[in-house]
Amino acid sequence: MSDANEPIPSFVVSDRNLALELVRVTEAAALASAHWTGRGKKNEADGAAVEAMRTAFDTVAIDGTVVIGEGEMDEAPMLYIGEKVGSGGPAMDIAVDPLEGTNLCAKDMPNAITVVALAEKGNFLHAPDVYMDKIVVGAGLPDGVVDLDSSIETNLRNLAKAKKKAVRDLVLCTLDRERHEELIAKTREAGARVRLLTDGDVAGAIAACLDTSQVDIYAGSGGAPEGVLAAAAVRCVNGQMQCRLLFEDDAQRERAQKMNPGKNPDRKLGLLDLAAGHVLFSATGVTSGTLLKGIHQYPNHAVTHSLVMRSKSGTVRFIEGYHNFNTKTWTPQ
Ligand code: VTB
Repeated sequence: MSDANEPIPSFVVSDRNLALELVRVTEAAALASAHWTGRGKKNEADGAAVEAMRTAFDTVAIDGTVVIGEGEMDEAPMLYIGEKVGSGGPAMDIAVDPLEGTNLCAKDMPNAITVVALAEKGNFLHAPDVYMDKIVVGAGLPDGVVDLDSSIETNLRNLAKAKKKAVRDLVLCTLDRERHEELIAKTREAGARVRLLTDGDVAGAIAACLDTSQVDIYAGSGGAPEGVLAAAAVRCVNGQMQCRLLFEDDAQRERAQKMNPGKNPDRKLGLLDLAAGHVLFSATGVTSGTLLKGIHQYPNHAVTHSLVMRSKSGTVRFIEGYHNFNTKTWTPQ
């Protein structure tokens, strides 16, 4: 894996343009899945997002390989791990979650987004589909202000001190799951607030890095692939993140070991273990949430809201797209 300070490879010269290409990819997936918003059909919503994302990638000038995708080749027809995407160009690794929050979309609940991240080849952790313990805080804080291996009480105390706030003014975000009962109880006992998500911990992790969301820390376990996508976003905004893969059995551990030869699968992972080098990140809202507004549908057009970021410049762009169905070469329906 490369280091953030290594010389800039040639693709970076064009990565400004690539950032815009990536928005097209997440916009296409969001427009397609939005057709299924509130219809109670999460697989159809996901399928539409996957297909639209796959098609949109055809016009992106990269030699891309999916490393975080919809699953193995035999279980996913499109965007499977190892699949080649793009029309040719620099060798890049791609992480996708075509519809992060399939349930949120199916039930028309907040925070469903479409997500893509891109890195130079070899810079994303090859994460198996297991749980991952995660802790995230935003930029401008002392290195190691929170630690995955410290108690939540200690982390909240140190974070409050660094932010010159009281612990009671902190907001911790986590997934609303039984496995987080103790984390939630201890956070509240320490005096802080807890914001619970029904799904969508990529958006939750990013929220911890953006002042506008009023979230100070993201903690808890969620999907490992989602952890890699979140890490790409956290890199772009200079936040801090630590993780550890969680295994339910030896078979899962062996699989992680196989995917990352020579590495201890139980080790604590830093941000650069998850997403190193220069990375690009794009997300588009499907349903409105704290991070992004969702798709706004009108008879002949739709409006998309996207977030695009590059780690190299650290620029965060919110892009509003107006899509005219009379002139587009495809429609999501
Ligand atoms: C999270 C979340 C996803 O899965 O990773 C979560 O980001 C973890 O799994 O949106 P559990 O649902 O088993 O807790 C999702 O909620 C769904 O993929």
